[in-house]
Amino acid sequence: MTISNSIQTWVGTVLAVQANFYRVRLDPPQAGEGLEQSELLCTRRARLKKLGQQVMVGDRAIVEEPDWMGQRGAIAEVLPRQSELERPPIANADQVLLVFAMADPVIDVYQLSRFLVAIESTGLKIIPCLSKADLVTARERREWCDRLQQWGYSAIAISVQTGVGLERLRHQLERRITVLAGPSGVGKSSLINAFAPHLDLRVGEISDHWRKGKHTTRHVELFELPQGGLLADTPGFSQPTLSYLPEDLIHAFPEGRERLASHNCQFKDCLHKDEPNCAVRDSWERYGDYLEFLEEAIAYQTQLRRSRNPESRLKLQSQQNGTSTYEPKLETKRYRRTSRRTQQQSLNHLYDEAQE
Ligand SMILES: Nc1nc2c(ncn2[C@@H]2O[C@H](COP(=O)(O)OP(=O)(O)OP(=O)(O)O)[C@@H](O)[C@H]2O)c(=O)[nH]1
Ligand SMILES: [Mg+2]
Ligand SMILES: [Zn+2]
Repeated sequence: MTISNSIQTWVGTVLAVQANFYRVRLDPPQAGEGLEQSELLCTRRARLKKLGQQVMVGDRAIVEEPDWMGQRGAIAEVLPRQSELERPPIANADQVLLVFAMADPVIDVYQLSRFLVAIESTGLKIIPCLSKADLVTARERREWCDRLQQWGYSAIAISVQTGVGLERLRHQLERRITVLAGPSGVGKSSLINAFAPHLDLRVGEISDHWRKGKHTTRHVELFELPQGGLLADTPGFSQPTLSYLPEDLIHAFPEGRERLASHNCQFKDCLHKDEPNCAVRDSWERYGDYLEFLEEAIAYQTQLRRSRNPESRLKLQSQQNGTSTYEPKLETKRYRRTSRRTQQQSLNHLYDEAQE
């Protein structure tokens, strides 16, 4: 608790946004002042509204004048964000936990590669997780992990049936905000239930309600893990959208980053396709994926250049989404790689306008 201008203020984390209310969990030592509840349902101060200051799930907020009995409060200020995911809208996420099942459904390697490339654009740490280890042999498990290692990722094999890998994963989630991602049916909700059984999330059902329009797209929630850490479930989706510019794409591949770190291509603007003396073009497993995504990136850039009027912007947006229904898109507003910042902001500018 701090005292400023004789108004008592508390600091907490926004766990959920529901209409014009924000569910805020106050930081532990200050919660309740002897009362039980540490969560308050808060409104946003009019001043924030006037400033156009949005409050997102994951935001660190200063809460004034809590009414402990009514469990209400008001958000007076939002602290600066460390990161900002656009879809799903989550502030201050530290990492993305990408789950793919080794069986039932079996891994679609191209889809896995695509998810990794999409998530790389957030600049957040990626924890690849291979689930349903109980359904495959120890050898298969090793082969998948080795394969991902070749791509530059240390994957964790887990099973909520046998508990394998859960302790190792639990450590990686402590004190962090983690966003779950992955296709449908791989066991994302089951994993949250394994860590926090009291939540009793629905498993084994296609979470269709997520995709049914604008209203539900805003429903993102952070779950508190008993051992510490916050986890956001997302609905499974099949094809994440990629919105890279051609020259940026190679940085979404650890294999490409590694090659560029040790050698330079002859041409500064090399797209690592068929240019002479390229340091990247080589026999690495996902080079074919790179070439395929590069074609998409080139098409995307062409569309962007054409989109000068609002009408074509909308068109671009709906093409990008593939359908008019909601699909989560793991993409940050603020890039850590400064070289891409300007480009990214302009992409999001298009997105925001199309949404309005
Ligand atoms: N054998 C086995 N089955 C699992 C495991 N984890 C989850 N399952 C099963 O896989 C099915 C899908 O699990 P969910 O947790 O609903 O998957 P999800 O990723 O949340 O799916 P969506 O919400 O549709 O994206 C359920 O029938 C689970 O019981 C596991 O470790 N081993
Ligand atoms: Mg689920
Ligand atoms: Zn090159």
